[in-house]
Amino acid sequence: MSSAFAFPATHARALGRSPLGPRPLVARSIRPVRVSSRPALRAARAAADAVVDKAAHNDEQSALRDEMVSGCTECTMPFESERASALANAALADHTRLSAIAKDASERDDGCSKMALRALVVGAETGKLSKALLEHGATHVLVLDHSRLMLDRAAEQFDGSETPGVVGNETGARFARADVCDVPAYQGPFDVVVFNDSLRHQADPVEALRRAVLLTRPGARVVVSERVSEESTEETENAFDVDALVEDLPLQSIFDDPKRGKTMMRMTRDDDSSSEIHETSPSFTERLPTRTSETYLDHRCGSVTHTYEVPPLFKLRDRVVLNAPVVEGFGRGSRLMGVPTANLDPAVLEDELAGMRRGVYFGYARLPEDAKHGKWCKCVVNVGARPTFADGEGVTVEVHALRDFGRDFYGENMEVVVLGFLRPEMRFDGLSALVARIMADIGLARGALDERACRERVDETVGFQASDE
Ligand code: ADP
Ligand code: RBF
Ligand code: MG
Repeated sequence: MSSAFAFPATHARALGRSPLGPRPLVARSIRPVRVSSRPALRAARAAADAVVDKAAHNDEQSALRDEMVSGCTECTMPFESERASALANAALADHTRLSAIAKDASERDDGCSKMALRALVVGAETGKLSKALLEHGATHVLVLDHSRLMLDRAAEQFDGSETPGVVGNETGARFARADVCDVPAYQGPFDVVVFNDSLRHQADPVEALRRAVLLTRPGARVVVSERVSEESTEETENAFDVDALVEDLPLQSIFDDPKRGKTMMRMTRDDDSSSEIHETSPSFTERLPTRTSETYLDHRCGSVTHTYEVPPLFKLRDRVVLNAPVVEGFGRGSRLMGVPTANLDPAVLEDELAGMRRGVYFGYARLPEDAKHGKWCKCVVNVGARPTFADGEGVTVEVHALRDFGRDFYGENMEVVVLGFLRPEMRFDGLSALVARIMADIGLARGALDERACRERVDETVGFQASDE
C-alpha cells in the first residue's frame, strides 16, 4: 500500500484517511522466482519481488485490521484500557526526557518548557494508548496503522474538545496510514516507540525495528507489546523471540544492570540518576520463569511486554588508551564516504580490544610524534567488522579525527584516549545510510566531548592541550 509520507503534507495530515481514498483490496500473487546469471540483475529482481510481497502483506493486514475494528472491539482487542495505561507506563515512567522537561520548566519564568517528547505508535488499536501517552507527558504522538478504519476509530478518542493536532509541529496526536519503514527522519527524533501488538505482523519485523530505532534519539524507549491469545502455547510464544530480534540493534533492556548488560561491558552510565530506571510497576508485572529476564507477562491485560532503551551516552568507567601505527585500510573512507579513517594496527592492540565491545566510541586522538599535530583533537572510533560491507575479515579499529591534518600519516603512531560509547555497530542498507548515521555519531561525540569532565579525563598527567580546530 502507499505510504502517507509519499504525499505532500496537506494529504498526510488528513486524520486517518488515506490520501488515496478507499482502495480496492487486490490480492496480489507472489511472483515466481526468476534466476538470473547476472548478480546485479538478480539482486534488483529480488528487491522488486520483496517490495511486491510487502505491499501484498500490508494490504492483507489492512483488510484484517478493518475487520477487527468493524465487529466487537472488546473481543478482538481485549483489555484495551489496561494495556494503554500499562504501556504508557512502560514507555514513560522515569523517562530521562521527562526529567529534562521538568528541569527546563522549573528554570523558566513562565514555568513552561518548550521541549518536546515525541512518541511513535505502530498499531492504532482503539487509540487509547495514544491518549494515555499524551496524558503521561508525551507532547506529540504519531500513530501508524495499515487500516483506515482502525485509524478513524482511534481518532474518535479525541472527538470534541480535545481535537488532536494535525499539522507537523502542533502538539497532540496525528494518525497516518503508513508503514513504519516509510516514516521519514524529519518526523522524529522520537523519544518513545511503541509496537502496539504490531511487531509480529510486520512484513519484516527486524527491519521494522531497525528503522524505528534509527528514528530515535539516545535515551529513547522502545516498547514491544504482543497480545497473548488463549490459543497461544509456550512454544508459539517462544518462536517469536523479540530479544533475539533486537540483538544486533542499539537497544538494551531497561531491566539490565548497565554494568553487566548486553551492550555495556566495562561501562557506566553517563547519568547516575538514570540508573534508577527499573521495573515500572511490580504489582502487575510478573517475571515469566520460562523466558529471559527482560520479558514480562502482564496478567492484567494478557500481553507480553518488552521494554528497551536506546543507550544514552555512556562514558567508560576506565578510559582505554590505544597507541598503534596507522596501517592501510580498504581505501573507502576518504574516497567513497568522505570520512577518512586512520586504521590502527589491530595486531598491537589485542589486549585493549579484548575488553571492548564492537561498536562506535568517542574520545580524543593525536599524533604524538608530530610537532604540529601533537595536540589532542576530538575523534570518533569504530571498533568492528563493518557488517555493511562484504569485503574484509576481522576486527578493524578506525579513527576519524575531527580535524584537518592536511596530509596522510600512514606508518606514524596515533594515540587515542577512548572515553565513551555511542552505539553498537549495525548493518546499513548502503553507503548513504551509513554515512548519514556517522554524521549523527559525530554530532553526538562533539556534544559529549565539549563537557569539561571529558576534557579533564584525557590526560590527567600532562594536562589537556586541545588543538584549536
Ligand atoms: P584507508 O582505507 O587506507 O584507511 P581512508 O580513506 O580511510 O584509507 O583514509 C585514511 C587515511 O587518511 C589515514 O590513514 C590518514 O593517513 C589520512 N587522514 C587524513 N585526515 C584524516 C582524519 N581527519 N582522520 C583520519 N585519517 C585521516
Ligand atoms: N561500518 C558498519 O558496517 N556499520 C557501522 O555501524 C559503522 N559505524 C561506523 C561509525 C563510525 C563513526 C566510523 C568512522 C565508521 C563506521 N563504520 C561502520 C565503518 C565503515 O564501514 C568503515 O569506516 C568504512 O567501510 C571504511 O573502511
Ligand atoms: Mg580507513
